[in-house]
Amino acid sequence: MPQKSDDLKPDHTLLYQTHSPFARKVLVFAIEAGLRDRIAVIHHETSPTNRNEVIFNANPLGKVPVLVLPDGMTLYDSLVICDYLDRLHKGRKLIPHKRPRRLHALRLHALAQGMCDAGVLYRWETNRRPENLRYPALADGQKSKLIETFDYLENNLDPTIGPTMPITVGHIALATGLEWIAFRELIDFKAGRPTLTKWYEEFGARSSMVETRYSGQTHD
Ligand SMILES: N[C@@H](CCC(=O)N[C@@H](CS)C(=O)NCC(=O)O)C(=O)O
Repeated sequence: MPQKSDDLKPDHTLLYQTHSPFARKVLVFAIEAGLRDRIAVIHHETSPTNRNEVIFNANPLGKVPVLVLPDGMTLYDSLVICDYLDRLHKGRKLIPHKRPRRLHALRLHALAQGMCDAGVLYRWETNRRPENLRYPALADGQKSKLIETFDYLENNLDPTIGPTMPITVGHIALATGLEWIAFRELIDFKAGRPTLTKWYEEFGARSSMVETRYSGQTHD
């Protein structure tokens, strides 16, 4: 007899952070894959200037997310965890197996991941780093990557991918990444980009997104 979801006990632990776009991508992915009940979520603060021993014991890079499997193995980074989770359920795959959907999904994921990486660096240069150590040329360089990405998305994001269409890891990474940029008030990506804004707002209304809103501050 199939187990009711109420009967399921978490057999995985996600070392998480309530304000990390990479960690939230994994949690939204787990919810969309119907695996939320199998994962206990534990918040951790991480920063390259503020060592977290628990996270270093699980991942030598000292970063979240980390998924602890039932046998104790630890998995990172976020895409590797998503790939693992996608093989754990029998529903429609969020990382498609066949081309061209697979290539589109993974490329969109890479773009979203790069957007977050640029956003993190931009935030260091404009906010996190002590003011006398900031390097404005680096901030400008990261900002231009973000602007290029927003403009590319405005012109190239498939408008047929709405909340009722099949979603992929690429869409999850993009929605959680954009919402992180809005949460941190890095750059207003909505201004002058109606297509991207509509997509972002529609995706943000999914229950997986509503249940996982960002909160908290970075502890450097
Ligand atoms: N490529 C990694 C990035 C993970 C990452 O950068 N996590 C941040 C939180 S947003 C972190 O833990 N940073 C701590 C550090 O850089 O030491 C992934 O996709 O999982």
